[in-house]
Amino acid sequence: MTHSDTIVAAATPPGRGGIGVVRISGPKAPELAAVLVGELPRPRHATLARFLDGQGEVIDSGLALFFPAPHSYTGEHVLELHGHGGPQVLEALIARALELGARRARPGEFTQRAFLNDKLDLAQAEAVADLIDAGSQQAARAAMRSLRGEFSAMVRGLTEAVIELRTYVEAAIDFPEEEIDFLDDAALTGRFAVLQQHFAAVLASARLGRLLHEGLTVVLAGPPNAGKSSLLNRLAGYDAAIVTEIPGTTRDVLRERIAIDGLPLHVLDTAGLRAGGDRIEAEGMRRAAAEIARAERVLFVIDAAADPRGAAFEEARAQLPADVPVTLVFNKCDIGKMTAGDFSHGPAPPRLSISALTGEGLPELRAHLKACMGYQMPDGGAISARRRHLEALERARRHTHEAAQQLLERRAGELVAEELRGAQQALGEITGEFTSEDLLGRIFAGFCIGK
Ligand SMILES: Nc1nc2c(ncn2[C@@H]2O[C@H](COP(=O)(O)OP(=O)(O)OP(=O)(O)O)[C@@H](O)[C@H]2O)c(=O)[nH]1
Ligand SMILES: [Mg+2]
Repeated sequence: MTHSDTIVAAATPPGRGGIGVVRISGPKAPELAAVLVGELPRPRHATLARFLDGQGEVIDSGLALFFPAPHSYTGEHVLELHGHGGPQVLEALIARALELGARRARPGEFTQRAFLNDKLDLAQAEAVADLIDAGSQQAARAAMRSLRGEFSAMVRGLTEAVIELRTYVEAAIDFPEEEIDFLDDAALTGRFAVLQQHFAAVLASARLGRLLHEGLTVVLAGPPNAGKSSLLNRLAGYDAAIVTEIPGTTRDVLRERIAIDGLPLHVLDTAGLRAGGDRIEAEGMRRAAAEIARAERVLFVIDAAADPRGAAFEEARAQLPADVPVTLVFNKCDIGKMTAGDFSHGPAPPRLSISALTGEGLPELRAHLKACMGYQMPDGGAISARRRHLEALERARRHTHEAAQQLLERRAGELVAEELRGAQQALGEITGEFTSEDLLGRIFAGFCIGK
């Protein structure tokens, strides 16, 4: 894939800086270099040069770098002009490039060209943006791993496994006269099980990566006056929410974005859950319930002085969504103490004792939240991933699960193959490299048709 037009843009951010870089990519780059710099710089060597305008006046002087195709970031001819980092200088260089036949690049267009020229796959191209946008060292490291292709390699590994199974199943369909029943093969079921484990491992890495990028959503819930708003203020480090001794103080949902060792967290304070209350409070509770349903973790705050056994949680449990993980936070440990509690309606969730007033137990709570993010080691092993990737991975996993079911329950080869095709398609969406010719090639290469 080659583009006929040549694009130009400043590669450094707007504003003043020591150095400013203008990047030009496309077939006209050598021609532009010859005019702008006076000669075509030696490939991949920093050449000290003067950058000239239409009248031969010097706009700036600096370093010119020429990367001939295909050995460049975009895979096209690329010229970089490293001049002084002032907006007027850079704009004058861009204006000259436009006069000479280039056009302004759209956002992300250099990376888009790199993708179209197979320099990067789609997941890597997205990692470029994630690296630039990274809000913490951990997120930056995860993005770098994805950019180097670790995530793509994981997805490719999954794709290979899916293709292998599909090849096998399709051969079984295409050669029904074979005496052996391909689909009645215990080894095939075993391979499906291995594939499911493989999916689980990649999903775990990708989930962690998405958390590093987008953050974990934690909802503070529980009875009125338990100290939810006080805890929000503690975590945020300032008085974000109104705190009073009157039950039913909080009505609206309050959101704070905080970071624990660089890991982003969205903490939501909600109205206390109780029967009765006025219309405003009832609406507050309705909103609280909606946020609880969307939460990635609920911190159920209990007043340890008034309710040391956590009876409030036992009462509320039936109303809480079953798939949202809960941690019991016994607050006010400065005046009360949590006791064992009898969780007759199910297993006891993890529990912590804190005081939002004195700050006691807060380091343990922060460590717990970090552990909830699946973040134990400083390096984490995360790769940067986005919601789109997770959705595609989940979809692919569902398809393989369905395929395994079709195999077990009905031995319906066509349906198994169809589900596997869906899985492959979903995985291909992540890296953007799915083509059906690929698959056909694999089937013919892997099997001897002459048999
Ligand atoms: N002793 C003590 N008092 C606390 C602690 N945390 C909160 N309180 C007090 O408990 C009362 C209620 O605190 P809030 O933070 O408003 O409680 P809430 O859960 O947000 O209450 P609602 O918004 O009404 O649902 C206030 O008087 C706080 O000062 C604590 O750790 N120790
Ligand atoms: Mg409150």
